[in-house]
Amino acid sequence: MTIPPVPYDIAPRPAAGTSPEEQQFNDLIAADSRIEPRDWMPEAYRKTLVRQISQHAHSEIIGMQPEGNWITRAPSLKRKAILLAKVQDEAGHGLYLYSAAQTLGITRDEMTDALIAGKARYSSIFNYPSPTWADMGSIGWLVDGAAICNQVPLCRASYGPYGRAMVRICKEESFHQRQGFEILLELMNGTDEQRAMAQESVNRWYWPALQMFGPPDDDSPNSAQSMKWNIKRFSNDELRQRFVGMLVPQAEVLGVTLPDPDLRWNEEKGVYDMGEIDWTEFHEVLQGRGPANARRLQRRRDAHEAGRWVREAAAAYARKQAAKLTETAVA
Ligand code: FAQ
Repeated sequence: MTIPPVPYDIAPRPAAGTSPEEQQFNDLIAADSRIEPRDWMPEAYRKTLVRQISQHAHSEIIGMQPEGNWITRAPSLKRKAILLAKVQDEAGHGLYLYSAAQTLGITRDEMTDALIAGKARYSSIFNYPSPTWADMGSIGWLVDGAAICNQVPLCRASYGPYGRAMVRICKEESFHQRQGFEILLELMNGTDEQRAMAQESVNRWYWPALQMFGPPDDDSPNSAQSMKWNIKRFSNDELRQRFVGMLVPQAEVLGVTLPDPDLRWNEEKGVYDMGEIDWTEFHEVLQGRGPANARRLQRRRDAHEAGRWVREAAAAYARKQAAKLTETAVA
C-alpha cells in the first residue's frame, strides 16, 4: 500500500511577482485578521481608508450643527442636558476617527484644511435644516439609527484602529438612537399639534436617511474593492434594506407613518419593497447644492477661525512644558 505524501505545504503559494509583504497582507485579509498601522499595506488600501475614515470624522463634526441648533432652545433642563451630552459625544466620535486616520500617515491639519476648503466629503444628511424640536427626535431615531445599521459591521473592519474606534462609537450611537425615539414617542403621546410636528419631521428626514447608505450597489464604485478588503462587510443596498426592516415595527410603536406609499412586505423575498429614492437630489447635495451645504461649511470655517487662539495657546503651552522637561533633564 502506498502512503500518500503529507500535505505539509498547504499554504497557497504567492502569485508570481507578489512581494513577501504583500503576501502577508493578502494572508491576513484572507484569514479575516486585522491590519495594524505597523503592517505593510497596499497604497490603494491606505488611500481608501483615509478617504472613508476622514469623511466619517468630518460627518461627525459637521453633524453636530443640526442638533447644536437646539441646545439653547430645548424644552426643559433635562432635554437640554441630554442634547448637550449627545452633541459632545459626536465631537468625541470625530476625534477618535481623526486619530484613527492619522495612523495612516495623514495629519489632522491636512484633513481639517480639506474640509474647510470645501474639498472633503461628509455625509449628505447633515445638509438638511432642523427647524423644529421634533427634528431632534427624527435625527436620533432615523439618522443615528441609519448610522448604527451602517457602523455595527464596521466594528469588524480589517483596519484595527478603525474597527476599535467603531466599537466605542456604536455603543454611544445606540443611546442616541433611543433618545431620539423617546422624543418622538413623547410627542406622539402629546397634543394633536405635537403629533403633527413629529410626523412632519419624520416625513422630511426619512428619505435623506435612506440616502445615507450611499448610492445603489450598481452605482457604487468603491464597494466591490472595499468588500474584498473586509472594510465594508455588506453592500449599500443590503444595509438600506436592513434599516427599513428595522424601522417598520418601530414606526408602528410610535404611531408615525413612513412616507413611502410603495412600502410593503414582499412575502416571496422576505423583505420590504420600497419606493424609488430620489438619486438626483442625493447627487445635488453631494455637489454642494443641498438646502444647508453653504451654511454648514461657513459655520465650520467660522468656528475654526474662532478657535485659532485656543490652538495657538495650547501649542505655546505644550512647547513651554517640553522646554521645562528638557531643563530638568539637563540639571
Ligand atoms: N453622503 O462607492 P460608494 C453619523 C460618496 S455619521 C456623502 O458607495 P463607499 C453619526 C462616497 O464617499 C454618518 N457622500 O462609497 C451622527 C463616494 O465618494 P468618493 C457618516 C456619500 O465609501 C449622527 C461616492 O459617494 N457615516 O451619522 C454618501 O464605498 C447624528 C460613491 O459611493 C459614515 O461615514 C453620503 N451619504 O460607501 C453624527 C460611515 N454616500 O469618496 C451626528 C462610514 C456615498 O469616492 C448626528 N462610511 N457617498 O468621492 C461608509 O460606510 C461608506 O463610506 C459609505 C459610502 C457607505 C457612506
